[in-house]
Amino acid sequence: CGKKKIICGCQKYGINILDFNVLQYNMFIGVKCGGILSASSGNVSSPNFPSLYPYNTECTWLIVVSEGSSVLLTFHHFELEYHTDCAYDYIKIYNGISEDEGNLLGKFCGDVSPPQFSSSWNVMSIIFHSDRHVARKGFSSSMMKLLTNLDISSLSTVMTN
Ligand SMILES: [Ca+2]
Repeated sequence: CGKKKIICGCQKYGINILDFNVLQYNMFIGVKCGGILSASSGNVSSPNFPSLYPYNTECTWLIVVSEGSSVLLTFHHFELEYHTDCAYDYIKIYNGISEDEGNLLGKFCGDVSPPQFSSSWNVMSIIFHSDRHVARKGFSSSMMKLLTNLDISSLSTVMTN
């Protein structure tokens, strides 16, 4: 893999460079939201949080941690417009990339906070969507990289050395 680790990860998980560019492009037009988060911890929240989120918004966050690790996502606040099927405003959380509905971990709206999620791989995606009526405060969450067996064994190597 080349210098840009993220592109390397994208290729590995079947995100082509065109999608990657679309993701970058979305970060710079209209409402600034979504993007790529590649750190061992960080925060993800809806635009304007804790003020009302904007209408007609779609944000995609791609969270990438080091290979072999997984992502733990914890919600601290959750308040989206409610609908029985979450047809208006929602967030969707995916194992890996968001293009594959088979990777969907859950779709959420209303006032009931989603449970804590951990991904099966080192990539997790979050989509936030709002329609053109009724806005609420939105959500705030934090992510952290989970230590894997590989990390733990390398730690113990360091300690014994
Ligand atoms: Ca709405």
